[in-house]
Amino acid sequence: MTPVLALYGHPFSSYTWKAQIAFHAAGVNYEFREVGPDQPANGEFLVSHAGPWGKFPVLVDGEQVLFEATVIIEHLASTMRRRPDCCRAIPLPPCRCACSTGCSTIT
Ligand SMILES: N[C@@H](CCC(=O)N[C@@H](CS)C(=O)NCC(=O)O)C(=O)O
Repeated sequence: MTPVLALYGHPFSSYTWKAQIAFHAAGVNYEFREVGPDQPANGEFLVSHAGPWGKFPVLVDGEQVLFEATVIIEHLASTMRRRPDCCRAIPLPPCRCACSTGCSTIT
């Protein structure tokens, strides 16, 4: 079965971590697809889908493919795919925050 969300990246990539932090903070599940010599298909996917720079992370959300860590985080925030009891991927300023679990702790 095709996962709803798939994130291409590498465990040692800080930009991959940037995207992953938002997913974890928002409680959103995704399939991690590691880029490396042991997974040639993942690298080939990046060549054709990671934009002009061919860098990771890259997110696949259904038919949509997004690159740039910040774009991925903003996509996560705009689609609001998160646990209802959890924090936003992009926190609101504390004065506007209605999250009962304390969004300001992840700013
Ligand atoms: N501006 C990009 C930078 C991504 C980036 O530099 N990723 C590195 C890994 S941390 C990469 O893909 N390096 C492989 C390469 O440059 O070929 C973003 O914010 O996602």
